[in-house]
Amino acid sequence: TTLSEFIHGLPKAELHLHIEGTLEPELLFQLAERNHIQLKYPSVEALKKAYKFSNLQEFLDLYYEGANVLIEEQDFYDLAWDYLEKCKEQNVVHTEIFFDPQTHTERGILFATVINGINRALQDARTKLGISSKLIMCFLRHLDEASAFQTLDEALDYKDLIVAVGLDSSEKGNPPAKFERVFAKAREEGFLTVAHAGEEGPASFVKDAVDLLKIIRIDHGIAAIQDEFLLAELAQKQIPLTVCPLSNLELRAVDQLENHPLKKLMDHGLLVTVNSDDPAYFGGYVNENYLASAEALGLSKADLCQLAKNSVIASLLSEPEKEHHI
Ligand code: ES4
Ligand code: ZN
Repeated sequence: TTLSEFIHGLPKAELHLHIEGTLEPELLFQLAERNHIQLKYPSVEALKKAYKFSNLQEFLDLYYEGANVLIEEQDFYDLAWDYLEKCKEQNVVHTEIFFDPQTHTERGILFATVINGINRALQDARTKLGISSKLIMCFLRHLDEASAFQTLDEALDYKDLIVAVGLDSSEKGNPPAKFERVFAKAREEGFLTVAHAGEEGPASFVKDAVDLLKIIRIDHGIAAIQDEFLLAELAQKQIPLTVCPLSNLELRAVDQLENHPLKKLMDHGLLVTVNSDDPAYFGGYVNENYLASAEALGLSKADLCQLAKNSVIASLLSEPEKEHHI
C-alpha cells in the first residue's frame, strides 16, 4: 500500500481543529450571497490567492474577516457538517472541535445561535456518520479578561455540550497569566482546560500554561523543543501536544517541514498528535498533515501508527471509549 493509503486506513482522532478554520472559500462565497454580505474579493480564486501568510496575525486577520459571513444557525450547521463529512472521507472517527464564541458575539450573533448550529451537526454526525465528538470553547486571548469572564458566564447554560475551555488567537503579548483567573473559574465550574502555547510564543508560555492554567493538553507546544527541562516534564507527565505541521509551515513558525520538531518531540517521549488546525486556510485536512510530515521527516509506518494511537489516547474520551478505537 502507498503511504497515502496507509494513512487513510488508520482510524484517527483529530484534537486541534477550529471550526471557523474549516470555512472553505466556496462555502464562504455561498454564505456571503445567502446573507447579502459584500466581500472584498471578486471570486473564490481571488480569495484563495490571498491565503499567503508570513505570521499568525496575518492569518488571523483573514480568518476573522471570513467568519463575518456566518450569521444564522443554519450557517454554523453547514460549516460544521461540511467538516464532519470530510472527517468521514478521511477516516477520522472522533473529533474535538474548537469554537470561538467571541468572534461571533462581538458582532452581535447570539451565543445560542453559534452553539446550537454546531451541536445539531455534531448530533447528526453521531447518528448518520458514526463520528463522535467533543466541543471546546476557546477564549480569544487578544481580548480582555472581562470579555472572557462574560463568555464563560454564557457557557454555563451549555455545560452539557462543552467539555473544555481553551485559549487561542494572537499569542505574542498575550501570555497565559492574563487568563489565570478565568481558567480557575472555568475549572471550578467543571470544565477541563487546554491552551494554545508555544506556537509563536516562547517555551516559557508552555510552562506557564501548564503551571498557571492547569491545562491537561497543549495546543501546538512546538517551542518546548527549546527547553530540555520542560521536555522532560512533559514526557514524564505525558501531557499531550496537539501539533499542526502544515499550520506551522504556512504561518512560518518553521521555515520548512524538514525542520519541524515533530519527530524530535516524539523521540523525547512526548505524547504527540498530528492535527489540521484551520484546514481551509492551510491547504490540508488531517491526512494531508500526516502525509506531508511523513514525507518531510521520513516517518515510518510504525511512527504513523503511533501518532494515530496517540490521538485516541490524548483525546477526552473515556477509557472504555478509547479501548474501542485502539
Ligand atoms: C489559530 Cl493557527 C491559530 N493559532 C492561534 N489561534 C487560532 N485561531 C484559529 N487558528
Ligand atoms: Zn489552533
